[in-house]
Amino acid sequence: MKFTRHLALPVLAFALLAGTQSCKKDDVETTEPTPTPPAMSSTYDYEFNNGQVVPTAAYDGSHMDNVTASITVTELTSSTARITVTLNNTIAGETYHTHAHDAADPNTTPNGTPYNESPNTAVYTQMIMGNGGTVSASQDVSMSYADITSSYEGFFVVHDPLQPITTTDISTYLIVGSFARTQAATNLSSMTFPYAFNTGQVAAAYAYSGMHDSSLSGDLKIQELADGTSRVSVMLNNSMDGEMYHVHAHDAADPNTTPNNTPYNETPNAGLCTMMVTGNGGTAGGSQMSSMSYADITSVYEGFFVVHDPLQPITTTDPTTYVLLGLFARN
Ligand SMILES: [Cu+2]
Repeated sequence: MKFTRHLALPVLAFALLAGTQSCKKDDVETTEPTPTPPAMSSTYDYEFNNGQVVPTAAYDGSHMDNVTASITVTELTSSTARITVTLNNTIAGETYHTHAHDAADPNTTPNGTPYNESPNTAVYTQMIMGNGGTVSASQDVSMSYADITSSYEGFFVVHDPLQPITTTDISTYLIVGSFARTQAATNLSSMTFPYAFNTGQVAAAYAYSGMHDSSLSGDLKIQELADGTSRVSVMLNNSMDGEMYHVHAHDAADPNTTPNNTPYNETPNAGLCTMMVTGNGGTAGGSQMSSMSYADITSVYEGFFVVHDPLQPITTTDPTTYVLLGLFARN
């Protein structure tokens, strides 16, 4: 009897408590004032500089062309906002200068630029340390969300960390576009062609013979640029640290017409792909511009993608010294 009373009290207490909470919850739902509207926020995406803004000034340098960015503008108060810039595919340890440059009449600027060469520190001027992947920086500004996203006129610029900063040469800009505005779609084509180690895929007699590790592989990327030319990029995976790889396009040729009866020209095609890539123990890359169009390279041009062995003297007659060998820009 006594035992039952002891048990009953806590149960009753719990029931009352639960009932109270239930009531309180209902009160909250029915009496809460209309919520204030959530802070405005918009995100604007930016592609790599392939000439979308200035067709003759697509990025030309040694940075890989897979960097993309976004700007997010978030309202803080009616007169302040936060600007957050995010960079993707950064290089670890490199410092990226990311700026807002005010638009300007090119007839009035010292070097005819359509923007002020000094970045606008009151809008957005930050240095972002690359981390090998995605990294962000933010700046709180004394401008309203509407001021930034509809009144302010300027350019968003990501400068190349791998060369001296210039504010006149737009081909050094990894990314350029109107600041905090939706960017026009461009639909420039690009394709990446993978190459496995040369085990005789092109011809059994050409299989590599030498000391290089067979874990090496490559990726050849052809990027269409806005002015009709192309950027040719090469990534070598599992490269040997400190070794120099000669990476070439060799035009296909009739072996009856070549000096040593090779089915290709022994002189590499410098206008398409003739570069040296220094191995780093991991993925190393290089790139060059070509005046050939994306369509010409990927469907008309006939040649071979060759990576010469860095561990033996270059020969252009013995394909067993080629660590990578395949048709150029074909699957
Ligand atoms: Cu070659």
